[in-house]
Amino acid sequence: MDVVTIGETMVLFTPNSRGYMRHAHQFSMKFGGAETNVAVGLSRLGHQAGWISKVGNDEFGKAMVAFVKGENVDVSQVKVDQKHPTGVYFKELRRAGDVRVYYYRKDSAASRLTPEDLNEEYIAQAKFFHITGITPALSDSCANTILAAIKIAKKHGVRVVFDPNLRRKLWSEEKARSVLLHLASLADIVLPGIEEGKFMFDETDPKKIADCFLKNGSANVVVKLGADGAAYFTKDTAGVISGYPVEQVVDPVGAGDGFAAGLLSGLLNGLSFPEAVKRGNAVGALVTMVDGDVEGLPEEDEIEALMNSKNEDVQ
Ligand code: KDG
Repeated sequence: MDVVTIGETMVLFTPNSRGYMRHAHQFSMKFGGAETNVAVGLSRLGHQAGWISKVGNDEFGKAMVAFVKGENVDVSQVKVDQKHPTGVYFKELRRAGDVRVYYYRKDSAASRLTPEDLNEEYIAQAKFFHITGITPALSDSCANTILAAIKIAKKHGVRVVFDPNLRRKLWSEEKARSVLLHLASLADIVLPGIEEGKFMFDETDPKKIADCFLKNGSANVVVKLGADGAAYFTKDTAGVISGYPVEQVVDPVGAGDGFAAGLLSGLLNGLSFPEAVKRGNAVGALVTMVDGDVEGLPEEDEIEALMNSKNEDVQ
């Protein structure tokens, strides 16, 4: 396995019309979850990705596992919880680029993940272990599971990649700040956005944000700058890689996960850190052009077309 990830994926309903969701009569059923977004992104780029999770013993859980499996992501570590349902979320697209999310995931099957659900050998054989700050927000047992999983990864020399993915709707600010800081301190690569830098350190300058993360214990930091690309800071190098022009952002949800998939794909392919960041920028940009959390994740030829396009239309 190249990358193993752990977390909740939900059934996602999006109204077929834009505007207030109260007026919607028809919805499309899709799937979304930061961790499977990354896993699917990696799989489309030819890497082996595996997903650890729990789903309910229900139609949504069955559909979701079939979807993720259909994307060639390994689902052997996805368990079925007999008592709790698969989580659901709604994504309202008020207008292009203006998206609101509504969760129905309290006491979901995935929120019942425990350290006993972890298979040490499975995590040990990965090259990267990917986590986000969403999973520990779901429940105390999820938070403990993440800590136990990091311990296993570290014991076996698996590099830990952490996206803080702050979700204010899921927990208190105080708890979020302290848990995210702790997880970041254990990460080999941390992938914050400016908003998370502001939330965690009250800083908005990428260099200052990175300095705070490095001081806090993270080994490498990539600060995502949205349309402006990303700034990276490793032990030996630092720099800013500009983003790819996007004519119109249709749906920004999942762009950060696309970035993570592109970055990890680059590192797995042996690219230098700046080149891998550039690949992350390309995947992130492509994700924003399509409605849906995973629908815009590209295969190799689409990345190449964007990278070679130099502002010309992608054919
Ligand atoms: O990063 C995108 C995710 O936020 C989305 O796919 C749904 O996992 C999700 C969440 O918890 O919001």
